[in-house]
Amino acid sequence: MTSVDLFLSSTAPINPHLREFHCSFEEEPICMFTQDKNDDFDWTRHSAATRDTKYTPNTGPSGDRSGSKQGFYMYIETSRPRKEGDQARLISPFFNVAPKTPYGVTNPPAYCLGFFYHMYGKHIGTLNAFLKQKGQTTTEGAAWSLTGNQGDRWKQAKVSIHPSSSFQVVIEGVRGPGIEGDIAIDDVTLEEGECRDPPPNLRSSAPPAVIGHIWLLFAALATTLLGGQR
Ligand SMILES: [Ca+2]
Repeated sequence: MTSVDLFLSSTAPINPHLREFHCSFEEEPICMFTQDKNDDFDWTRHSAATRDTKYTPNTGPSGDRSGSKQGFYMYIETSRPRKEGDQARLISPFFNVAPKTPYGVTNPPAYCLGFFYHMYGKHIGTLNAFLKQKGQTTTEGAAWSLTGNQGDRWKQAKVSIHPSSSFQVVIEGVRGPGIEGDIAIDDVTLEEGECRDPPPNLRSSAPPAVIGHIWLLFAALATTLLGGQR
C-alpha cells in the first residue's frame, strides 16, 4: 500500500468568512485535512489509475466521485494488517463560526456538511461524521453514521450541524469483519445554513409523515383562525 505523507502542521482557523468549503482530494495537501494521530490507521489518498484491484476486487470504488480514473478520493484500506474495529479518522481544518448578528441572536449558526461516500463490499464496517468543537476533548455522538454494504456506487450524505464555537469535522472509518470492506469518501463540502435538499437516497423514507404533520398543523391553525373571526 502506498504511504502518503498527509500531515500538516497548521492549526490556525481558516475561512473566517466561510461561504463554502469544497474538497475533492485532487491535490496535496488535501485541503488542510489531517490524519488523526491517536487512531489505529490512516486514510489513503488514491485514484483508480493507481489502484490494485486484483487483490480485493469486490470492494472500493473504481473511480472517484466524478467518475474519472484520474480523480482522487480518500479510502480506508481494510486488508491486512487491519482488524475488525480498527478506526481511521480524517480531521478537517478549523472553521470559524460566522460572527453573531448585531441583534444578539443566540441560536448557534447552522452549517450543512456534505460528502459522497462509497461503501461497497460484504465486509463494510461503519462510516461516521463528527462535529468537534474547539476546546472539547471528546466529541458527542456522530452527526451522521452509516453501517454496512451500500452497493457499488457513490452516494451523497448531507447533515446539518450547529457549532457554537470554531470547529472541525471528523470523518471516521471503522473496519468491518473482513478485507472486502474498503470505505471511500470524496467531495466534502461545508456551506452556511441548514441543509436544504435531503440526499436523493433518503428522499423516499421520511417526508410523508412530516407532510402529514404540517397539514394537521395547518388545519388546526385554520380552525382556530376561523373560530376567532366569529
Ligand atoms: Ca475526487
